[in-house]
Amino acid sequence: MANIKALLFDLDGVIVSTEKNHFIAWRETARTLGISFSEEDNEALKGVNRVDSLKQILKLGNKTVSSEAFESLLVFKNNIYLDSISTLSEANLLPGVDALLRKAQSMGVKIGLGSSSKNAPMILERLGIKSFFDVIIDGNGVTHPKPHPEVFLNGAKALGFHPSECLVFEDALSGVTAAKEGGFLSIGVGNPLLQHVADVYLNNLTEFRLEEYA
Ligand code: B16
Ligand code: MG
Repeated sequence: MANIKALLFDLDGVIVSTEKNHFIAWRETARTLGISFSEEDNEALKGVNRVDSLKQILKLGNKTVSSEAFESLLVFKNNIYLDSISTLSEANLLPGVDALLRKAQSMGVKIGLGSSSKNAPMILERLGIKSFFDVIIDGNGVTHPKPHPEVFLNGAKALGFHPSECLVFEDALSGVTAAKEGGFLSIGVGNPLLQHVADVYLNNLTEFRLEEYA
């Protein structure tokens, strides 16, 4: 397989692992509503944006809240999450990320981010890798969240490539679905649930050989 011109990365679970931080913050938020929220429940929220995550938690607890309370809960959760990642640094990069970014840059392969997280630019900054990205599409810039392909389609468009010329790296079912719907080749990373869903599966990015695609 050749002719790949750009790599589009999901953030959480591919570049850095703050899923546990999201989980703890949501569990704390759910607790204030009297809803119990398990790690298994959290699996379904991977890659799902903040608003839709809260909607799913309320559904789980069979609860409804006013729109004001809904907004406050979003802020409450995000504050817990932000506190918990305040010490994030390069040391938190997942295996193979730094080497792949360097390799792509040296081969002239473009690099994009396609994340549901509204905190994505700040997280990339803290990880010391923001300057590698030619385009950053995050939760602030999409109308339709994953599993809709918009986040990746916008990334490909901004880079000037057709989806067939880009690879998407994802750790979540919602993200792999988004990639496939958009016509991208999907690379599932670090989530065994994706083994038979993504086009290619890797335990982590050290296993990826860019020379085989670009
Ligand atoms: P925020 P990704 C997603 O990031 C996370 O997987 C998901 O758990 C989180 O709820 C979502 O971002 C929104 O994040 O609250 O920071 O805007 O995997 O799409 O990079
Ligand atoms: Mg993810």
